[in-house]
Amino acid sequence: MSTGTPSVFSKIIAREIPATVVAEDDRVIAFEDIAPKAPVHVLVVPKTEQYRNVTELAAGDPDLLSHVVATAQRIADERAGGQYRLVFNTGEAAGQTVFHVHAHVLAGELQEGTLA
Ligand code: IU
Repeated sequence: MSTGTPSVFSKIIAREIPATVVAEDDRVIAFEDIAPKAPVHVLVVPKTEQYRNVTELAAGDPDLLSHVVATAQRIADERAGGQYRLVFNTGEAAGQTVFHVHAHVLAGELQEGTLA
C-alpha cells in the first residue's frame, strides 16, 4: 500500500519533476536514472503507486509486472542487444530508497561495488 503522499516517481509521471523519458504508455513510464550506475541505467515504473515493491506487485497485479518486464526487454533490445540485468531493490537494507515499485534496467559494466 502507498503512504498517500505522491512519490517522487509520481511527480515524474506528472511532469512535476524533470526526467529523460525513454518509453511511456498507459501503464508504465521508463526514464534514465538520474545517477546512472552503468552505461545503460533506465528505471521502468508502473504508473500506479499502489505497490511499494515487486513482491506486492507480483501478488496484486502479475500482468502489470509482466508488462514491466516486457518494457525492460524492449529497452534492452534497443540499447544493449537484449543483454541486461533487471534489479528490484526490495527494502531499505537492500538499498531501496523509493517505495514505489520500479525495475532498474542495467547494461554494460556496472560501477564498482554496486548492483544498482
Ligand atoms: P532504489 O532501488 O529505490 O534505490 O532506486 C531509486 C532510484 O531512483 C535511484 O537509482 C535514483 O538514482 C533514482 N532517481 C531518479 O532517477 N530520479 C530522481 O529524481 C530520484 C531518484 I529522487
